[in-house]
Amino acid sequence: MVQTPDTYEVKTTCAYCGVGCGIVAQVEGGEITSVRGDESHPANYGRLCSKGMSLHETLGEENRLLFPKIDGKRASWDKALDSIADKFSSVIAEHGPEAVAFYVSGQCLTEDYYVANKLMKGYIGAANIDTNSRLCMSSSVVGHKRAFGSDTVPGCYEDLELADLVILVGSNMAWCHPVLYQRILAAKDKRPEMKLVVIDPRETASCDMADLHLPIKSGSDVALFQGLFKALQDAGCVDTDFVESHTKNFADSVDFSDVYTLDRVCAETGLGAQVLQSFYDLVIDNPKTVSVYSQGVNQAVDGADKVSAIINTHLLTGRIGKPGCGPFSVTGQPNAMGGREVGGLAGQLASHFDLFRPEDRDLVQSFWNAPAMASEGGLRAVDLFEAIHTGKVKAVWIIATNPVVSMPDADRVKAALEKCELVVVSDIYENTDTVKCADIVLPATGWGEKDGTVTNSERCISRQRAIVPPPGEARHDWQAICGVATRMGWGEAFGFETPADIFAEYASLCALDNGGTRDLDLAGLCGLDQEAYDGLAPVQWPIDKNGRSRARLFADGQFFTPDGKARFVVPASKYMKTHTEYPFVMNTGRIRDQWHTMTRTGRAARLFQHMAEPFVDIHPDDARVADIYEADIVEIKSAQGRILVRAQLSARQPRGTIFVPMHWSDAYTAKGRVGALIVPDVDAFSGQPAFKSTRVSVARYQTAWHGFALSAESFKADIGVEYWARARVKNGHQVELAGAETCTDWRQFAQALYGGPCEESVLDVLEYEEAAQQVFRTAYFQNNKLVFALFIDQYPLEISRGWTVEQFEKSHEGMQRYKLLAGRPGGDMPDKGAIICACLGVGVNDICGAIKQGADSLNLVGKSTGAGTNCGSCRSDIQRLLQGTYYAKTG
Ligand SMILES: Nc1nc2c(c(=O)[nH]1)N[C@H]1C(S)=C(S)[C@@H](COP(=O)(O)OP(=O)(O)OC[C@H]3O[C@@H](n4cnc5c(=O)[nH]c(N)nc54)[C@H](O)[C@@H]3O)O[C@H]1N2
Ligand SMILES: Nc1nc2c(c(=O)[nH]1)N[C@H]1C(S)=C(S)[C@@H](COP(=O)(O)OP(=O)(O)OC[C@H]3O[C@@H](n4cnc5c(=O)[nH]c(N)nc54)[C@H](O)[C@@H]3O)O[C@H]1N2
Ligand code: SF4
Ligand SMILES: [Mo]
Repeated sequence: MVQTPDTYEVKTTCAYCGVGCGIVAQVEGGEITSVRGDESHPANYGRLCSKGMSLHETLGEENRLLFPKIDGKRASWDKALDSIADKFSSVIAEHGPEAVAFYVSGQCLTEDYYVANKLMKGYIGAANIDTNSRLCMSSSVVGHKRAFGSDTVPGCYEDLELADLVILVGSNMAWCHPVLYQRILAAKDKRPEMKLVVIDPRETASCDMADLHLPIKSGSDVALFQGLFKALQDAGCVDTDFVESHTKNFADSVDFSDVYTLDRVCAETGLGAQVLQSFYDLVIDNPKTVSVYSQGVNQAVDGADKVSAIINTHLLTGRIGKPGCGPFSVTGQPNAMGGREVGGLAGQLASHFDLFRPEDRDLVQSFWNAPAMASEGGLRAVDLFEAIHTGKVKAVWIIATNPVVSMPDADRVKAALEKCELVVVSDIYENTDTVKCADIVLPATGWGEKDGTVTNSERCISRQRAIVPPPGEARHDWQAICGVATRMGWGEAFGFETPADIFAEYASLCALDNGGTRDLDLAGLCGLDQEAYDGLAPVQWPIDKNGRSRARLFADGQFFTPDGKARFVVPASKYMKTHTEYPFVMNTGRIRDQWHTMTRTGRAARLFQHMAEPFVDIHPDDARVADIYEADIVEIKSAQGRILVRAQLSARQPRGTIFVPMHWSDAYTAKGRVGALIVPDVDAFSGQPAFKSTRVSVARYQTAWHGFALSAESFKADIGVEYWARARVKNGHQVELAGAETCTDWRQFAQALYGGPCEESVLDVLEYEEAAQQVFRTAYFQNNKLVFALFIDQYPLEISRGWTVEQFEKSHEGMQRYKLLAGRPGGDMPDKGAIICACLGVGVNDICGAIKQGADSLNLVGKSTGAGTNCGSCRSDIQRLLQGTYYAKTG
């Protein structure tokens, strides 16, 4: 591309998952007009997934916070920062430093995160700063520290390509780390003998390309890996030299695993002996094994023990630190790793110093010149919000996270914030569920505007670069934090002028007194000036003073425990309580095209094409017993609350369990915020909530009618019926509706939903009604353009959403308009069907058509329709269409 002052490219990093893909953003006339993968970035070498590809579509000022607010009214930055500093200072003076707290996020940049930690742990003098990484990575952190003496991810992405066997444990990588998954598939294409195993109770998209899927019972991973430990031992796979020279506690682990015979493991995991043995055989036969794990492991009452059970098998076999093998915890958020580096969790200290070691605390204290060092761990997320509820914590500052949606027992979290004396929220949007609970709101800069560094799953530090100016009065999070610190009297320690200044201090702290004693060494990045920081290319830590970085750690058998030896850890946690009145185990997690609470991805129409509503996956047999049919509205209840979501029958969901996505908030649906159901049980060691195993009941919600509406303008905030779920579509908005009471005046309902003036001088209105059947259809046109449509039926509506949405783009004249009320194209016109490939907008009918015409492979489908040729995230869906198993989900 020609670089001119008006049209140029900037390299930056994706703001979503922990793969940390490099992005090239194209800027034209001061706006980011498109993005593509950075061919030179070692995480993605040019690839991007559907979310990364749509980053520029989520920008724009709609719903952006543009200035600070106090009690809902616009305020100056000075006034807002003064108020925060005054209240924090007075609470501390009266109740002590433990009465205030920060709750931050793996989506903060390292620089933001560093100053927040410095302020809380070195200046306020308590460790009440926790992060949403508590909900995400904390079991892995415990597992790493117990085994290695440090929070270290030993391997790198290349190991996934060099491995002969990749095991995905509790990871739906095809949807959650798509680019990494594509790298595995590409390696498997080149070396078909390479094997992929998926361990997940559900048959996920990641299973579609796998050689073996182990549908274990929810929560039975420890038994599975203890059994594997024993099987490896029995097969003579113990690396005796490694175990003797470089580990401790082997004997204890052997004793513990001894009881895990094949029979017992089958009983605990629900797997058949044959499938279990074939898994063991694969691991026995493949020294080059990588075990990748994620939230199916971390988010459990025994999450830390699951991690230890996995790591134990790698220590036993010495399969660690070498190319193509190792345990590999993949991080979720773009800077989950960076947060752990700067001590984001309530039990950590910056730069991998140990909060619980007096020598470490002293070193950091003198480096910071800190007046009041925290000397014990602070409150962990679940306890933190409980302490807000009980009034122990009186002021909290929430930055870059949406706990009213993402925390367990989320209604209680909301109630806690409503009671709290001071809630400060820094966000980029005004319409998040948490911003609504704030006393003071600070407008933050978002992706494309903020400047700093992030660290991905393989310890690679990359720059996120400021490309466009912040809108309104939005400021960087680090500026807000330093502004408050200065007003609390610590201006000298927080007088940073740029992110480069902060990074320089952080890098020196990492290098301080290091000499190889701490894994996190940034010696080679000390003293970067502004220019060097601006130009920083992606680099993996540790980096020695000569600038050499290491892709793998522990190859030399040296760990960061006091004696340098790794530890086998015997699992010790207690297991799940069963609440018998709630017969189902509810599993929650992610879908391919949405990010967490949808504040960002919910702005891109393209990302709703794959799935546009909160849903529950339920096995058809369970559904039959509960009298639930496809597309019914389902009421799910737990001891904590109740939600309403759409039924999706799927034989890929194990019986007795359901799956609900985590993404829908009160901003997007009437009652689909699943966090409100999650029982706040946590792992005893890590404090990480068990998001994957809440006990619930499931019942059909009795509806009198179902509806679907489209509008060129956005719908009002509260739609006012029992069930609604809104989504953005190309050129407008849609909402799915359902109600329990019959309606007598649909025309009035339509007008209220439309919200604008309905005079006939402005609008042409078409209408069709069969009142007795609760059938109603209406469409409003203005100058031959569709502006609003509503479809009502007694049953779930079988109209083509994709086709109706396309009608926004068309001109509608005369009798042609009546066709719209049918809600689907006439026989002479093609209907794409549900969109499978979000990048190129290819529907299920297009793909089936191509298959009928003879396209019998992924490549041929790609050639004829384009589907799957861009980011590749939909390739597993296409594979299922090819295998004829796509529609098997309903039977
Ligand atoms: N599209 C998308 N991608 C994302 C995100 C997003 O919001 N959207 N978020 C990012 C973040 S922060 C994170 S943490 C990662 C999470 O990435 P993942 O961990 O891959 O995602 P989840 O869907 O939370 O859960 C993974 C799987 O764990 C399985 N599971 C449940 N219980 C058990 C069990 O007892 N044992 C085993 N073995 N498996 C179990 C679930 O069925 C689920 O398929 O994704 C990141 N990437
Ligand atoms: N049921 C269930 N719940 C879960 C999980 C699950 O699997 N199941 N997973 C858990 C996990 S692993 C995670 S990581 C969490 C994620 O949960 P959250 O962190 O709550 O989710 P996000 O939607 O990413 O929230 C980020 C917020 O920060 C704002 N934001 C974005 N960029 C910036 C910025 O630069 N500055 C500021 N100040 N704000 C910004 C966004 O608008 C948004 O409101 O959810 C957890 N909750
Ligand atoms: S895999 Fe997708 S979401 Fe994750 S960093 Fe890469 S482009 Fe972004
Ligand atoms: Mo996460």
